[in-house]
Amino acid sequence: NAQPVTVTVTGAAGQIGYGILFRIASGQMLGHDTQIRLRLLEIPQAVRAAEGTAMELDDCAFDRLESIEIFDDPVKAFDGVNVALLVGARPRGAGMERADLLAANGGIFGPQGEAINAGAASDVRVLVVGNPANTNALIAAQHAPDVPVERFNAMTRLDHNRALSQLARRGGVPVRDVRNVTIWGNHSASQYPDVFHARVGSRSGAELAEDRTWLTEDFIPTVAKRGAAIIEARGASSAASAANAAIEHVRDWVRGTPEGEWTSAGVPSNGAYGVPEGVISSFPVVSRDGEWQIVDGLEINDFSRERIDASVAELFEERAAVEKLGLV
Ligand code: NAX
Repeated sequence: NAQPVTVTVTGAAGQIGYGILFRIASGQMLGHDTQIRLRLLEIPQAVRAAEGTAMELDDCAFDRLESIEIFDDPVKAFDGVNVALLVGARPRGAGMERADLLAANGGIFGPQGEAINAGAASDVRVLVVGNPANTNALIAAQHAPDVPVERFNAMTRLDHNRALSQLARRGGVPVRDVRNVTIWGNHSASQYPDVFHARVGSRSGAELAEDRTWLTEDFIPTVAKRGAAIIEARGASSAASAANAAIEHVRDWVRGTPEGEWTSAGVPSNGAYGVPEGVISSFPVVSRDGEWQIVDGLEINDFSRERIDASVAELFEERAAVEKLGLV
């Protein structure tokens, strides 16, 4: 690949930033034949810490890393960007209402969307990791009217990977023998991890799902509440696994998903599976020629329908809240 790729990571001095930058720079995201120009975006108070991470990146002497630049201005950080990883977000503080959280994040993702609109490369791809990821992605997309909306994704790959791993354990097979799980809806506790179309070794997910107690009391809550369980155990939120998921999301988006397998991503709804247009919702997707396609023709049973609808309803509630705030 002759052209270097410009990758901007926001929240670069944070936990996920610390996990992801080294993997990007080592070629794990875009392939070992691609030269990377890294741009780190931080708030002014964290620029010094980002400089420390950049020093460590220097000290890795990655031969694919062409340059590292650090910014506190989104307009500069996104100028010419090909891949934007929007990781930095405003966490929910004690006593913070949802509207306050959405407003604080609107103040971040609105201007970042505008900066992407103004300066990004024509092939820009944007992955939003910072929570509430789906709605932050929607806000950014709405502030970037010249960028095709499909280029804005929200990350549900970590939820997807969590589901794969839980199913492998349940089926007593290695994780590589599990495929075609789907995360539907919002990256939140309302998400619906769907096993009905999965393969788990020689068994079908539908067969495992016959044990409804396991499905409803073990599998679904374990996947949906895994983030909280990690915080409880580690004393800090998922970082390396989130970085890994973002690497895999972008890798598959750019380079394609394996034949016969799908993954999950938050992409703009197009009416498929009864999810109305207007939100960024997680779907089963394959990537071909650098674009996601929603897998079609899956049969959705009543059990799944109810749960997909509930999570999508939450996305529309978040949308209504940010509309009220004038953010979309
Ligand atoms: P940290 O608090 O460690 O780091 C966040 C960084 O973002 C900080 O360095 C902060 O200075 C920076 N930041 C804040 N506002 C910024 C702005 N306007 N521009 C640039 N940088 C800014 O959080 P970390 O653990 O790295 O998590 C980052 C985000 O990922 C959080 O919103 C978190 O909720 C979200 N997550 C999303 C996941 C997903 O699956 N979609 C899973 C992991 C993670 O919880």
